[in-house]
Amino acid sequence: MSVKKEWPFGITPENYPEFMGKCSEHTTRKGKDLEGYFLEKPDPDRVIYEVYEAQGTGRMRLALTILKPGKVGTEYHMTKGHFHEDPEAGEIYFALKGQGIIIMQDREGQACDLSLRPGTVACIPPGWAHRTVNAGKEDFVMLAIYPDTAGHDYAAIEKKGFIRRVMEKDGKPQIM
Ligand code: PAN
Ligand code: ZN
Repeated sequence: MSVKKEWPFGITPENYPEFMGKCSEHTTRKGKDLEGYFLEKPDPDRVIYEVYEAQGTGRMRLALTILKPGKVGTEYHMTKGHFHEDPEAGEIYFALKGQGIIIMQDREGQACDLSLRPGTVACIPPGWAHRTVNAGKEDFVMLAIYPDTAGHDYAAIEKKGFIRRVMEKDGKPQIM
């Protein structure tokens, strides 16, 4: 089998905009795309997050997420969240900028969260749905690395949501 020759590259907290320029896919998620996810109705035109995706290296994909700061009511901006279609596909998140929280949940309803600051690597095992939340006041930027066969299954989360939510209480993020 012939394998396309690739040129090595690095992604840093400073140069990630260069990686965005190399991406073949760019998705913008606005409030109207996230109706039903937050407890309150989001402003339909507000940009909540952007994802830049590229065929990474070998059999992996790379995706950079930029989650905008802000809240819908008292709930911090977050991604939709999903399971992988492939039950054997895990994922690595690498936080580059800002303050985030990753919420995870398995199909039996066990939940877990980790805080993400620049330099944190989060290991998402196979079978755990995952969602990221911007718990800070600036953009939260993170790089995701996952097998190119993973696939995204949004249906279960869209229907039932996550057990845990990140809400503002006494001026600070609280996981409820
Ligand atoms: C990430 C996510 C990205 C956006 O690249 O896809 O943060 O979140 P949603 O896909 O839940 O909208 C990832 O986990 N990829 O597998
Ligand atoms: Zn994923």
